[in-house]
Formats: sequence, C-alpha cells, structure tokens
Amino acid sequence: MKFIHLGDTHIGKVYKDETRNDDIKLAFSYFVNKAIEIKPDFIVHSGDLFNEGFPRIEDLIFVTDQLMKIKNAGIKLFAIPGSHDVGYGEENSIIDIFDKSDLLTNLNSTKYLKIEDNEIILKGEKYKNAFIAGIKGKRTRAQEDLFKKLKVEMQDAWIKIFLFHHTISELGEEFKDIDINDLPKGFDYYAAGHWHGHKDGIKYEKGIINYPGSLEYCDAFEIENYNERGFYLIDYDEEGIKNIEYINIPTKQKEIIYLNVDNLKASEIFNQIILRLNKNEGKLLIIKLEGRMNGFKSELDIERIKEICKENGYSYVNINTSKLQDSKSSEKIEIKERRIDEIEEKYLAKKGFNEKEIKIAKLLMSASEENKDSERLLDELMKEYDN
Ligand SMILES: [Mn+2]
Repeated sequence: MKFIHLGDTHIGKVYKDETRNDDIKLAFSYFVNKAIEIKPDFIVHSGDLFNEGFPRIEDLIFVTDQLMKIKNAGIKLFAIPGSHDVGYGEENSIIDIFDKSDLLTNLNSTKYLKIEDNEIILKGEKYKNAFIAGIKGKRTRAQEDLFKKLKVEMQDAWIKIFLFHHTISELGEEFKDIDINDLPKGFDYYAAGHWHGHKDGIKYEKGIINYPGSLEYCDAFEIENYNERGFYLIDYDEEGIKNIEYINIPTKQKEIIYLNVDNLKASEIFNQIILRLNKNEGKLLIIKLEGRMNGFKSELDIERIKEICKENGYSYVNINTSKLQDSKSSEKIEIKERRIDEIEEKYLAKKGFNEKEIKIAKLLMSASEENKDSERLLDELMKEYDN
C-alpha cells in the first residue's frame, strides 16, 4: 500500500506578480495529475493548502476542480489547516468548506478534535490499514500548551501517521516553534509542514519526521536558496514503512546574478546587469546587488532593468538591493547605526523576545528610516510572522 505526503501548496496571492501565482497553480495541477498516475491509497496534506484564510473566488474554483479530480480518481485526501489557512479566530478554516463538501477530510474538524479544560482529545481516522491523525497550525505562535495537553486516541494499524504544521529545532534553533519532544509519541511517520525547505529523515522515537517543503518557491528567498521541490511517496505494509521516495515537481529554471557594485555609477551598474542577461524562455531571475555604489540608489532605473529582463524572456525578475549602499550613507553613520542596532537586539533578547520577534521589531524600526511603503512592509512582516 502507499500514500503521498505533500504540504505548503499556498494557492492564492503569494506574489504581486501573477505569473508566479500561476506557476504555483501549475505545480499543484502537475502534482494532481502525477498523483492520479501513481494512484496511492490516500494523500495527506500537512497544511497551507491556500495562501490566505479568505482566498479569491478564482483560487477557490481552481482548488475545487483539482480536488474533484483527486476524488473522482477514488483517492482520499486528509488535511490539516496550516498557519495560512487556519482562519481568523482559529475556530474555522477555509479547509472546512472542502471538508463539508467531501473533497477532503479535515483531521481537525469537530469530529476529530475535542477541546476540554485540561485536555485536547484528538481522534484520528483508520483508513486502508493506516491510522491518521493531525493537529492544525496556528497563525500566532504555537502554544506549547496545546501539544502538552494533547491526548491521541490511538488505534492499531500497520502504520500510524501524524500531521502537524510547526517548525522544530532540528531545522535550526532560531526557527523552532515547538520542542520536538512535545510531539505525540508512538507514530511511525510524522508528516510535517510549515518549513518551506525540504528536510527528510529526522528521527523521533521509532518514527521519522519529513518536511516536503513548499510545492513551488513562495518568494525570492526560496527561489535563491532552495533547490528541489516535490512530495513524498511512502510504501507500507503490515510491518510498517517499506520505502520512501521524494518525487520532484518540475519548476521553472532559475538564474541568480550576484553583482558587486563598489564605486560603480548607476549607469555602469545598469550596463553590467544587461551584459549578464541571457536570452531564455521563462527563467526566474534574481539579481542581488551588493557594495557601495557611486551615486544614489534612486538613480538606478529598477523598472527599466526589469523591462529589459522580461524582453530577454525571463518570466519573473526580483532585484534585491537590501545590501546595496550608496553615497548617502557615510561610513561613520553606518558604524553608529550598526551599534545601535546591536544594542537594540541585545536589549530585546534580554527581555526574552525570540529571534523571530526581534526580526519583526527590527523591521518596524527600519521602516521609518528606509521609507518603506506600507504594503511592502506588511508583506515583509507577514512573511516573518508566518514562515
Ligand atoms: Mn507555508
């Protein structure tokens, strides 16, 4: 018998650039076709099916169509709400609409989850000799309480699967939002979501934890830093897990251009970038500018550069100037700023804020200095908050 594990599909308005949102949908429909071809006994989705709690109608229609295909192929889909689609008030989720229309099973609907004073009782579902249970993600920071109060009504099965949507310190101490030991024990396969990288084979008790990562890159950072995108296919029999395979989702090719602009004028930077471009058919392009340019950032015609990139065939262009300095920022002020920055960081750390919270605070503090537009700031804040 076999099942598929995927997560973080983020259908919706992830990018301002709609071509990327279409790429994300393309990855999902590729997945659905592939899954129908594989014909597993069932599929588990570890959260963030949608990018927002209130998706656009077009996104709802798209997902409905795709889930219908899975259903018509006779494949059952089990899911938990992720931090993005958990819904406001964290009571109901967009996932419930699909649960009620029988296109998926929300493992956290009232049928499976009972919240009492001191206990959270979690029932799972026995299906095709597998026991499947899971706990939803949270929009706010995970309450360790929730996991400590969790009582799973375990059932005997060939394989026991637990779905969750949180990060653990095995991904890096700074990213952790729950302690690995708070996860319920006794499962064979922990289908994890929330972490958009791809990390498999984390050992826990007698089981393993797998993070498939996002099905498509969800921002410029992911394009630059992550390589494989995909999902897991797990074979099992009466003795448990037999084999696990990571199956790739084809994404667009990417190109990253790193450029040191020390002492270059805006026109020279412009020319250097243009020289590095290649004719192509739809590549994703990230341009990272570093160093201190001669002149001012405002002299760089970012929009014109993007236009020329598109003319060369690139389907998506991101120009990262966060490490670009110009003649405005004098050395002395910079050193002073850096020291204040460090002091603020140490102060906040002493106050018991975690790294994520410090990052958000720093973003807010930098907002007035850099004159960030409110939408971009909100985007960055949400990213820090959610991912
Ligand atoms: Mn996610």
